[in-house]
Amino acid sequence: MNVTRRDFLKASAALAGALTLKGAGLLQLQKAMAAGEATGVPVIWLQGQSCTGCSVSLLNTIHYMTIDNLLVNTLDLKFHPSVMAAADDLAVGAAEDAREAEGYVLVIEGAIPVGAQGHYCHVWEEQTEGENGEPVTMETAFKDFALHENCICVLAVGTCASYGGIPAGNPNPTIALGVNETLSYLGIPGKDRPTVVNIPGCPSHPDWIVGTVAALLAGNMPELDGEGRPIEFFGEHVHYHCPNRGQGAKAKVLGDPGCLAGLGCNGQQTHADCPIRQWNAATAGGYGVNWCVGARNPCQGCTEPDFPDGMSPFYSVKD
Ligand code: FSX
Ligand code: SF4
Repeated sequence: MNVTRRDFLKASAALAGALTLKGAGLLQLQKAMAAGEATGVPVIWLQGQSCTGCSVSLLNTIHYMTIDNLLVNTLDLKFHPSVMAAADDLAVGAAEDAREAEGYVLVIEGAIPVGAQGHYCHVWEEQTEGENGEPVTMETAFKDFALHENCICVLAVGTCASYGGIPAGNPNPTIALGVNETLSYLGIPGKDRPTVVNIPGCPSHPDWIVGTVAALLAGNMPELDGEGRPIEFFGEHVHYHCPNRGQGAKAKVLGDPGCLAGLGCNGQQTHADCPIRQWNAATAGGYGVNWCVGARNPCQGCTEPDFPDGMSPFYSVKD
């Protein structure tokens, strides 16, 4: 699937209506694209507390489109801490210029720590005439970019950005929060909040990220569940499509054949299409080659808001 600039322009009006996106940013973007000044949807990707696994996962995209197609034809990636070539003031300047210039989609990867008066997790330093200045924290960067009038919507990619994830695991010393929790912590009223779509998973599957972006660009706001996740990908329990379901045999120790329910499997309370979609697809339009339970590992519940604490212990033996 290749979403062209024309497709995007055609879809933009519908997108604005369906999403109640911030009009100013979207109109600016439409104008820039119509004038040929922009070739793709500007994306600013900020990373807080995470292992970068979600970025790595996205680089494996192939089902809907390959990463080169995504980055060259569809998105205009203005800032990404791992993928962009620029560094230092050039990189930070690119993010700030993009924010001021036109409408953009903000991707948040990783949790946002608000402990210690927001002093954890420095994402860059203020740039003053080429000199490095005060550190800018993830909390400050989030406020500057998510609450800016040009921000069209926020995609919370991965469980850390969606709900806090592993950085928020007990005892959560940095008070790591997901995007919506951070907006609540900051006291931002609903009317002033950007549209937020959660795309959890530790890591998030590339199809969940690219499929959501493609739906948005086609003018379709994905239907979200009560946890802010697109129902298309997170509408059913892992257990529902698991080939071990109803087979009778129950594994007693890791390595046994059969259902892993007695070894800590969280498939019955975890929403994701992993059994069908699977991971590491090799062809466009194709599905992946394996998934956690397929590799004989109990589902760890990584797409749920209470992961990891509520899904622990990951491995257990029950009689
Ligand atoms: Fe979190 Fe993504 Fe887990 Fe890692 O960055 S969802 S720790 S796989 O990579 O944010
Ligand atoms: Fe359900 Fe897990 Fe058993 Fe599969 S292995 S049937 S997901 S409990």
